[in-house]
Order: sequence, then structure tokens, then C-alpha cells
Amino acid sequence: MRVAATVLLVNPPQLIENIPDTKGSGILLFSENLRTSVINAGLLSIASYLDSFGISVRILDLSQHNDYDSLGSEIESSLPEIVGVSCPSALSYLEFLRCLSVTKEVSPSIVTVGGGQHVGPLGRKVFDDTSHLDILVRSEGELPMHHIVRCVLQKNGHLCDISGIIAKTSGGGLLETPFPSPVVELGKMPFLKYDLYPRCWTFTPYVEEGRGCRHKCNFCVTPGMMCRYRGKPPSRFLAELDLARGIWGDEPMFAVMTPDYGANPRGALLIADGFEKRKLTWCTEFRADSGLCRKADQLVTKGLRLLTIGLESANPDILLLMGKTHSPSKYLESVRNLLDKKPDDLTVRLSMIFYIGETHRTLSDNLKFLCHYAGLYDALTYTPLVIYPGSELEKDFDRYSRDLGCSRLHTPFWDQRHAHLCTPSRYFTADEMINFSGMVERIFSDRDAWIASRSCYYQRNDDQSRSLLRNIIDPGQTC
Ligand code: B12
Ligand code: SF4
Repeated sequence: MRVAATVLLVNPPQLIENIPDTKGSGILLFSENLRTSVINAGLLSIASYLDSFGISVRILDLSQHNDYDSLGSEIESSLPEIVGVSCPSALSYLEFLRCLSVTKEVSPSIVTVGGGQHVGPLGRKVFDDTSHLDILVRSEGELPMHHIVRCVLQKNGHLCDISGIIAKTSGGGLLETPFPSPVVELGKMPFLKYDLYPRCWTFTPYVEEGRGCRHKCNFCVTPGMMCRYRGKPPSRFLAELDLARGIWGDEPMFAVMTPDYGANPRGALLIADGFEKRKLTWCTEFRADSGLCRKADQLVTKGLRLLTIGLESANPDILLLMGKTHSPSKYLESVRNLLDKKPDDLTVRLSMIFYIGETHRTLSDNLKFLCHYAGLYDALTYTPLVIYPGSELEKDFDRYSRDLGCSRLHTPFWDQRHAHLCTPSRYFTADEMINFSGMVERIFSDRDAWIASRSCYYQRNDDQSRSLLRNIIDPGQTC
């Protein structure tokens, strides 16, 4: 049966193009270990927005089977006039490009639109990599996509009137409009229509709490890509939570999706009250210096069970270099305070980065911190640094190279994706960074807590995902 849709939105598969043998690079960098299985929240938000204007829209999630098989048949059956492909991270960039070419092979007249946190900052470079893209949206996608639909289908308006896009012109050039695009306040966004997402109930349920960020960590893409920080009014958040309960029920743990829960502390506590009233459990993430660190016990009584803290480093110089904080001592004091008083029912995962400029002393500070608090936090992610386009780190990398001896690792895997692992400093090689990170992560993580923190936090919460996670943290074990 044909189900026509004007717009088809595609979440690409992950890491199936040109994957080298990465077995020598430490457990965390095996391609299959890096795959995540999550709802593409950006696509769902755009789909819900378009749907609210009566535009018929479908989502196809190719990451569920990691192949392109259904893309051609979906286009043939739903006959979309616009295909929007998302690229949420560098790990799906080549697959994003392939989705565009498959689309044009099936139907050259379809208008292709790209967007997402990796391709947005790449800008014009994406057009060098493909001739199959018509329009690129550089920041948030709801309003631009609606304008594009109006221009392309209803011939109502011109592409040059949409800010924050790059579009191919009929003469073969590129039209670039001023950055960024206008955005919708989260409280005024139509409610997410979760059921637009294929088999949404197989993923961890989430409700978006905030978007953008007030901080400017150098390694992060968000400050440059997303518009200013915007929180969702608590009453609106809770109404959306009730909608999600209608699909997922009250059993699963709900993820509060946000770059920084507690950026609005009063709102954060009202949301927590709402969880308590509904007797739900939930997980979220906040900064190490969040005021909520002092309120962990209160949040646990309100159902918080899993907390990720973006600590990044325990060394003051590295924290300053990252632009994480202006006051490393207060920052570290805050997280110490939380760990010292951590409630028993709360699983805490610390997330750390092996950064540029690391020396024996900075790493030894991290190890001292991790040893001192071992048993108080439950799991750790220790990530080798990857430099992403659009981050301040990427823009200033040549200066950092001169000062700190870091350098980009050029391999086809990274070059083709325009993101780079690096040699972190004059003291450590990339292999040392990768192996150190992988080992420290395994040594300092409680296995069950590590798996819980990965599978409950946006990942698909099923046996297959858990089994994959167990193989990462415990490669010697079969399950
Ligand atoms: C939540 C989150 C996760 C979750 C879920 C990710 C997901 N796919 O939804 C988890 C924990 C699983 C995760 C994993 C990873 N993440 Co992550 N994650 C985030 C975070 C914090 C929020 C993303 C989000 O959902 N935002 C809210 C939604 C509504 O926004 P959005 O997805 O950006 O969508 C909007 C626009 O991008 C655009 N858009 C998106 N798609 C499309 C498509 C079209 C056609 C159009 C027009 C527009 C458009 O419009 C959307 C609506 O406005 C961001 C940082 C941040 N604060 O934003 C990092 C971020 C996206 N993650 C990042 C990375 C690197 C990863 C990992 C690779 C980490 C790892 N080493 O494993 C994996 C890869 C995951 C993947 N699927 O590709 C990087 C990406 C940088 C890059 N260039 O690659 C970010 C930017 C953080 C950073 N380091 O700066 N992540
Ligand atoms: S790392 Fe977190 S706190 Fe820092 S800029 Fe990015 S989203 Fe904001």
C-alpha cells in the first residue's frame, strides 16, 4: 500500500562506510562499539513541527538495521518531494552522503536537504563532498525546513529569505544566507508526536528540557551551532512527559534530554517535583559546578536514579584550557561535595576527556581524583579527544599545535569524516591516549553501573544493546 508523504526525514545508518580495522586502537574505537541506537531527536522535532502545519511527513531510521535497503523502496512507495537527511555526528557522515546519493539515484527530482550537528558547522565543505545535496541547514531545523517546504512545494517565498542555509543555485553556484536561522521557543513548539518515529517504543523514552548552552567549552560544537540557551517551561515539560507516558507507560526510566539540566535551577526542581508526583524514575546530566550538586539527595527522593556529570578533567589547568570554567577550584569543590554526600540510590557516571596539553602531572591529578573518590561514583567514560568542526578548539587548533605540540591524526577514516582524533601533546601519542582512556574507563567503572548508565541514557534499552555494551566493558566475558 502506498502511504504518500510530502517530506521524508532520514536518520542514516552509522559507521558502515569505509571502516578500517581499528582493533589496534583500543576497545572504545571499534566501530561497532561506537554505534548508538537512539531516537534522532532533531528529526522527531522537525517532523512534529511540520506535522503541526498539516504537512505530511514520515521518518525512516536506517540506523536500526544499519543498511540502506529500505531507503529506495520507501521513496518509491511514499513518493516524497523533499528528503531531509540528518547527520547528528561525524560517525554517520559518510552514511549521510550515501543516503543523499541513493535518494537522487531513485528520483533525481527530489529536493534533498541536509542538517544536524556535524554537517551544520561543516557548511560549504559538504557540497565539495557530494553533488546530491540541494540545501544545507546550518543550525536548528524546524523553521528553515518549514520555509523550505513552502518555497519548494507551495512556491510561496524564496530560499534567499531563509537565514542559516546554503543552497545550490540553478547556475551551479552556492547561495549562503546569514547565520543562524530563527528558532522557535521550546514552550511554543508543537508537542512531540513520538509515534511519528518508527518503533519509538523500542528506544529509551526522553523529553527535551533545554537546547543550546550558556557555556563555551572549547571542544564542544553546541555553542556555535545551536542558538542561545532555551529551557522548556516546567508545566510544558510535564505535559509532554504525560504524553510520553501514554506510549511508554510508567515502568521505564525517562531521560531528561538537555545539554545542562539545572541551567534554570527553579525550573529543574519543578520538573523533579513532577516526576515525584507521577512516581517515575529518570536520568539526566549536569555540569560539575551545577547548583543541583548540593541537592542530589532531594532529587533522588524525586526519582532521579542516574546522573551523568560532565566533569571532563580534575586538573585546574586543563579545565581552564578547555574553557570549562573560570574557577576550577569552585568547580572541583562542587563535584567533591556531591560525591562526598552521594545518596546510595543514585548511580553517578563521570565523563572525562583526554585533552590536548595533557602532561604526566595533569593525568596524575585525574588518577588521584578517581582513586580518591572510587566507590563514590559508579561509572566512568574517559574519551580520547576528537576535534569536531565548528568547535573553538578546531578553529584555534594551529595555535594549540604550536603551543602544546598536539596534532591532528590524518587517516582516511577521520579525514573523510572531517573530524580528527589527535596526538594530544608533546608527551603522549594518540595510541597512548586511546589505550590509557580505555583502560582507565574499565578500571574505574563498576560493570553493571557502566552498562546501566549507557543503556538507560538514550540508548535502546534491550538485550541486544546490553549484550554489546557488556562486550565493550568486559571483552573477556561472553554473555
Ligand atoms: C543527547 C546527545 C547524545 C545522545 C543522543 C544523540 C542523538 N543522536 O540524538 C547520546 C548520548 C546517545 C549521544 C551519542 C553521541 N554523541 Co552526542 N550529543 C547529544 C547532545 C548533548 C544533544 C543532541 C540533541 O539531541 N539535541 C536536541 C535536538 C533537538 O537537536 P539536534 O539533534 O541537533 O537537531 C537539530 C539540528 O541539528 C537540526 N537537524 C538535525 N537533523 C536535521 C536534518 C535536517 C534535514 C535538517 C534540515 C536539520 C536537522 O535540526 C534539529 C532541530 O532543531 C549534543 C550536544 C548538544 N548540546 O546539542 C551531543 C552531540 C550531538 N554528540 C556528539 C557526539 C560526538 C556523539 C558521539 C559520537 C559520542 C561518542 N563518542 O560515542 C555519539 C554518536 C551518536 C549518534 N547517534 O551519532 C557531538 C557531535 C559532534 C560531531 N560533529 O560529530 C555533539 C554535538 C556534542 C559535542 N561534542 O559537541 N549524544
Ligand atoms: S560541553 Fe556542555 S556545558 Fe560545555 S558548552 Fe557544551 S553543552 Fe555547554
